[in-house]
Amino acid sequence: MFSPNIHDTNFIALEMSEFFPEVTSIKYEGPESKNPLAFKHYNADELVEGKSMREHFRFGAAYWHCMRNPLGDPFGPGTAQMPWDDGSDSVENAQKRTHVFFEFLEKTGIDYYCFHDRDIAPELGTLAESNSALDAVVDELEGLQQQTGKKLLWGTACLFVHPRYAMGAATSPCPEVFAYAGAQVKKAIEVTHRLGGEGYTFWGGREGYSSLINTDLKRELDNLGRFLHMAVDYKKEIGFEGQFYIEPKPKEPTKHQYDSDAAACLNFLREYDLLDHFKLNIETNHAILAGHTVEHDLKVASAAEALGSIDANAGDELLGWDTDQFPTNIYDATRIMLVLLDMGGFTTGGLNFDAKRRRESHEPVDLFHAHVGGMDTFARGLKAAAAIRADGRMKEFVAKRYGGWDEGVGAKIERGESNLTELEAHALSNEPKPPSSGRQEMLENLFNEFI
Ligand code: XLS
Ligand code: NI
Ligand code: NI
Repeated sequence: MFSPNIHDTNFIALEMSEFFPEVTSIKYEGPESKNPLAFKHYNADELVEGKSMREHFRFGAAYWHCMRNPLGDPFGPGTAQMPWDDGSDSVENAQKRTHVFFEFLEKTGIDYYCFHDRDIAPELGTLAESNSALDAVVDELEGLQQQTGKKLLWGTACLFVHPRYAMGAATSPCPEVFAYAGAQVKKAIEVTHRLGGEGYTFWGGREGYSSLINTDLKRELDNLGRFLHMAVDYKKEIGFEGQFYIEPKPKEPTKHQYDSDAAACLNFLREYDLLDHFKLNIETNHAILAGHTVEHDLKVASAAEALGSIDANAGDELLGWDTDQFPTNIYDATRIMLVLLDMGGFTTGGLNFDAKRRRESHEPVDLFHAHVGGMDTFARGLKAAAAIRADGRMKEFVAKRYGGWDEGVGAKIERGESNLTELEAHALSNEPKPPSSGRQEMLENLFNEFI
């Protein structure tokens, strides 16, 4: 049970003991349950491939969407009901929200969370004031983590809301802005470290351009490389051992974001000699905006041994922007979990619901429906993916399709022992037969057997 009154003395006193009185701890009730606030498939301690579901997923909740997203859109203000929030920028209000959030984590059984510095604490008149507000809220989070055992998956800095960042942060044309961003990231890494954060994410924010007509692209990219090197140096200096992530996104807010997709990020990291220090945090909706499937970006990252974490959400096929919907598509969840199981599971990171409710779902209880649905969707994806792997036919087909590479000329090429002259000699006496069918439809039908 959540008992926010059992605090040690650092905690602020709260008049209310429960912020979500209509919700009790969400339990696993099995597939037959008709209770909308019960898990039908996510059973935290159930073993799949010898590992508990809890460990497979390492579910995280996004502080920004849960606690700070008013659910506005360009045509109207926010609708989200937050009866605990007095709407002010006070430190007390910010501290109080942390208790609301931890009650939510406790009741959903989500073990991890993620935040931006400016979601958890207000940005005040000066950097020094903002920093001390952040410290005061981090005190609160530290106590709540100790009390509940919840953990910080990753922290990050918000380098995109304030007007100073209108033209980017590390890629701003203005060095004063670059410096301010550096100061903000320094502090954000420090508090992440203090909270035992397991990672730190760099999402580009406004690192990109609206038009090339006024942009020195090469200079901006070089500066971004410098900025990330400074972060790596500082991480070492303070002994922060969490994983650094880059989160690709192709557009929005800018027309072109430099971290446009997994391949572009990997290339950037390689070009600026940063590949050893970063992994990727792949977000479903971002991959779609890049014109890929999430499976594609996950496979690209995983092939480079750089798949670090996942921001789980969904887009809308009919809308071309980052709608950040909750994942409910079992096919997609199955594909994601197949990539993850094939790479041996998360070694860092987890599955962070970077997702928000629709503007119409404005009641506090909708937060629970949304996350319960996302967790159940991934549980079904995990079970289906494990069944596909246990069945083995899919893998066997692909292995057979590439079987030629295991022998003869194929094996010689893969050993790096061939050259064009040899290939010519081989081809002159071996006309290739047309390859056998790719059987796409048969395999799609096979996949369906498991959904
Ligand atoms: C925005 C990003 C953002 C990052 C964290 O589209 O998804 O929420 O995950 O800065
Ligand atoms: Ni994200
Ligand atoms: Ni996003």
